[in-house]
Amino acid sequence: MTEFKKRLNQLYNNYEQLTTKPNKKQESGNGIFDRYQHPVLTAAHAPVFWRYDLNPQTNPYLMERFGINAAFNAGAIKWNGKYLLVARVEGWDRKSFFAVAESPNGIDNFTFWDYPIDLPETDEPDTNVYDMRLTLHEDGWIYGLFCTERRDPEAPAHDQSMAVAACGIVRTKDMVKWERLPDLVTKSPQQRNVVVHPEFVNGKYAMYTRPQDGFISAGTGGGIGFGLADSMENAVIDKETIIDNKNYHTVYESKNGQGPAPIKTKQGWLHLAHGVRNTAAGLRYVLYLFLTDLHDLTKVIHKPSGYFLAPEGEERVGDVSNVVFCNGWIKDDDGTVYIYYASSDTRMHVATTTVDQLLDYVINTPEDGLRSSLSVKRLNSVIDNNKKFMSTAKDEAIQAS
Ligand code: M1P
Repeated sequence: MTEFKKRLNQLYNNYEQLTTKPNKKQESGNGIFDRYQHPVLTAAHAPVFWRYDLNPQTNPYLMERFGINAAFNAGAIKWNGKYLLVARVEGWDRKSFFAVAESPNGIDNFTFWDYPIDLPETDEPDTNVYDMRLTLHEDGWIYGLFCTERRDPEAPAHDQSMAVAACGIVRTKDMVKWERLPDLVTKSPQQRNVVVHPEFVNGKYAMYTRPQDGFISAGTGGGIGFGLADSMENAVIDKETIIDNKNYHTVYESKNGQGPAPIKTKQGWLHLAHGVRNTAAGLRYVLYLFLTDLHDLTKVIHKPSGYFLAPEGEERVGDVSNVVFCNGWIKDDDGTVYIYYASSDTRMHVATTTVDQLLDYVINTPEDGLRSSLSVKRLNSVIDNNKKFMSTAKDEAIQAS
């Protein structure tokens, strides 16, 4: 057997093993959600036929010709009984593009469709596109809102990193053919993390936005905004109301952003968002939850203190370390919720929970007191309430072990 054939067999075997490996719940979750043993999507999930020219004549060394660096920040939707992720796939050239990966059960066996999404451009070509949020809207379309990044036209020649982020919009009815619509227009100089709400509000399209002054720094912006547009074909939001702001000495001190479209529950709209704070080691991204009023979408009615999910173990390391980011979740008819989160701008994971658990968490976890002494007060009351259970719980645990 030639060296070419040997290596090719190895590549296919490795790929097969990876994409058929069962994923199990990690032991001892926190009662709020369960993590899983393995990431669900990585750069290694990119098909062999994307990365290699399989022709021994044109690629005698079996070189990787189209290297994939990462697969992360995926939008998610259940479609024809399958769990689909629209991942941000990033090549060695740093450009990202969108590709659909599907799984029969939502937790393992994710495989990419043969071709990436053919994303049409506007008259102003995108330099880079990323972080698509999918919304199945009551108008019948599936909208994909994403960040389109282009070099800042005001940037001086010596600065090759100044960029402008805007919200690009596509829509589809079959997840295969995508129609590009004009980019969202708002008064903010930069936009990222824009998401369409699944229902009309007063006959208009409602969107969650994240106005910001600079490409990285939120400046005077940085909260989660809410605005209405008359149409998606020419989406213009004149007024953004900040519904969840950044706040001193919290996990969303520097900036925050809406994750996927909120889930409707009997108690309100359940939101998953990311919060960012600065540290000596750089920015730290965590996920948090809040609930808004069923009828007044701008009114936050419950917001637990701190984070819901933070980077742990291997999740903490990657291209941009100490980051978890989520722009896709799926609610099944039985109330199970699949939370697809990326770690450190490198790979995708799943955590599972239920709507009931998330509501219990959101409603019964106290709000941030914003002062250490109030945290201590809260802990004291937990301990006081537990006094009558403590000794029996410990004895029973020892006996059971
Ligand atoms: O690198 C971490 C994240 O940084 C940005 O997030 P935000 O929009 O909140 O600034 C995005 O580029 C996101 O893709 C990335 O994961």
